[in-house]
Order: sequence, then C-alpha cells, then structure tokens
Amino acid sequence: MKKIEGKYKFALAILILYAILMAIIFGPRIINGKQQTYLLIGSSAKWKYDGDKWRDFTTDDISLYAWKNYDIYINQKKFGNYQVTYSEKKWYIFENDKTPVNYQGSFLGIKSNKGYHVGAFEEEDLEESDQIYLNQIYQENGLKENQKTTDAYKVSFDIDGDQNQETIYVLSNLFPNDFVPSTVFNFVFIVDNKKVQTIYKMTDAFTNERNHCKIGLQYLIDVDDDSKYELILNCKYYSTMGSCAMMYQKKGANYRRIKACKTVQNAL
Ligand SMILES: [Ca+2]
Ligand SMILES: [Ca+2]
Repeated sequence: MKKIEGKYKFALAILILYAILMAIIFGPRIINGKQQTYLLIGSSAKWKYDGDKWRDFTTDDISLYAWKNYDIYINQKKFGNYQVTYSEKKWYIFENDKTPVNYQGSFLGIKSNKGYHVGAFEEEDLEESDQIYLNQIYQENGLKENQKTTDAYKVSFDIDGDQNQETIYVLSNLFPNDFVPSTVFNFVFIVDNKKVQTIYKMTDAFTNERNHCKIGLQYLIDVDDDSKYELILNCKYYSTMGSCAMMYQKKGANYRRIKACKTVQNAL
C-alpha cells in the first residue's frame, strides 16, 4: 500500500512541476495576448495592427476610435491622452469630461497594448557633401546629375537602434512652379555607413505628373517596441486631391513596405 501511495505522490509532484514549467513558459504570452495597435495619422490614414499585419480601418471600425482615448502627438511631440472624434477630415480632441482641447499642427494618435516610441526629428538642408549620394541615385535611375528639385532634405536618426545615426534623404521634383523637368521623380533613400539603400522611388514622364503624389518623411515610430523605428512616408497629391501614408520596416538588412498607401481621399 505504502509503495502505491509513494508512486502517487511522485506522479503528483511531476504533474505540479510540469504545470509550473508550462506557466513560466507560456504564462506571459497568454497574459500579454497579441499586439493591438491603432494609429491615426492626420487625415491620411487610420491603421490597425492585431497581431498579424497592418490594415486600414474599415467602416465598421469607428468603434475603435470614436470617443476613445488615444495618446496624442502634435508636430511629433507628446500632447496628452485625449478622447478623439473625426469629422470632415479633421481630428477633434477632448478631455475625459468632454471639454474640447485646441491644437495646432500635424496630428498623430496612438493606442497600443504594447510599448512604442515616437521619434522626433528635424528636416535638415542638404550640403555639398550630400551631392555624391544624390548623383548616385540619379545615375541609377537614368537621370542626369544635379537635378532641380521642389523638395530636398535629409534627416539624421538612429533608425535601427545600433547607436549610429543613419541619414534619410527625401528628394522630389513634383509640382514645380518655375521649371519643367522632362522626368518627374520621388526618392527616399537611406545612407548607412556610406551604403545607399533606396526605400521608395518613382520616376515618370512630366506629362503624367498629376497621377503621382509628392513624397515626404512624416513620422519615425517604433510601432512594436523592438528599438527599431518604422518609417511612415506621406504622399501628397496635387492641390486638394488628398494624401496617403505608407509604412516601411527594416527586416534583416533591408527595408520593406509593411503598409501600402490606400486610395487618395479626394476632395469634394
Ligand atoms: Ca543606426
Ligand atoms: Ca519597430
């Protein structure tokens, strides 16, 4: 009898040990659940991530933002945690007691069950020493050197968290007022340790100019708390024809698009 009792005790001890081990291994995953992140990028985009991939909000997703609390950033800087509503392509924000709050500048709203970081950056003017990279890009795309541009700036930022700053370049000659290029272009590329990597490019005949949007770097956000910043590019169509946003992420050595530009939000 004693022998059988001993066997039971042993089996029970093994079971308890097994349960503890499983709780240690899988417990945090069950508690944390899947990542859910919502991004409201001005009037250009409303995105959601639900542990799988980034998607645009559907019309049913109004419950994800109407009168919900979001962390609000204005011009890249934390503004507070407010309730939001969206009307006529503009975000309105409110205290929890529904007192409206005024803001001026570019709007970003984030709600996430995971950590995230919004990187603050400045657009810097290009210098003579940058021309070598610009000409390399022009050459690779069959363009003459020293192109006239309507936008040309760079941003210095440690995107991949290796303690060294990369330089992001943005070039566009779209919608010029005082010159007529034969080819219109948009380029966003990164120079990391003198190595040039193209993130986004578009070239087309000038006659097709109005079919395209003008690219810009809008936000650097680490959306998944892995210390590597995702790039959010904004593309503005001519005049009041709207804009859209897209997101790029570094995977291994390369940057790839993880959220495409949706459709143009045409003005009335
Ligand atoms: Ca870096
Ligand atoms: Ca990241």
